[in-house]
Amino acid sequence: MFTTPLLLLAAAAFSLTTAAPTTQPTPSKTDSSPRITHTVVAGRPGLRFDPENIFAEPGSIVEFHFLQLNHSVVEAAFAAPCQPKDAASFYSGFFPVPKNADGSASQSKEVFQIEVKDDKPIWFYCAQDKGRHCQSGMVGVVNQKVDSGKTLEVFRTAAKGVEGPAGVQAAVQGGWRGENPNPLGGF
Ligand SMILES: *[C@@H]1O[C@H](CO)[C@@H](O)[C@H](O)[C@H]1NC(C)=O
Ligand SMILES: [Cu+2]
Repeated sequence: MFTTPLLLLAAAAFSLTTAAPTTQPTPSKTDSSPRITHTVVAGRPGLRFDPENIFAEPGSIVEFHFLQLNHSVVEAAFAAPCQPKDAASFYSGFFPVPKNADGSASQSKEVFQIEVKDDKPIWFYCAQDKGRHCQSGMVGVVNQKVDSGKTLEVFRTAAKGVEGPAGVQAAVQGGWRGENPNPLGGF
């Protein structure tokens, strides 16, 4: 999609009142042009991603923020929740985040960003086994195709039936992990 400066301005104004897409410079080393960024928060309503059903145009960024506990995000295949889709699947690593002393919500100083390369669905889950987050429904999707029958609720139901542990990759890959460029995002 061709993005006009006017659209970017509209998106920026919109972000003042909602948690909807914002624009910000991506920290990518290869491309410093501003991208539409969709913020997803891990752990805001408990063992969930919020939002968990994201529509993001090719070329945009999905930026995961991590609240207290110890969450992660990994790409799965629709047919096999709680496991990396393949050797190239993105993996954020874990984000252990202690509670604030006063009990208020805390957030990791780092985020994990992925680029949406095309309009194919991207299925993902949290791989924390302590508490079985994936099997408890901590899953999500970018660009679900509603008419295909492959919906987030079908994926979540399948995740609940996974008996073994959730899978991770050997190392962080398939995205960018680094300092949170939007510290107020995520609450
Ligand atoms: C976070 O979770 C991972 C995976 O279960 C574990 O290996 C790691 O030790 C945990 N970190 C902390 C600080 O609890
Ligand atoms: Cu989790």
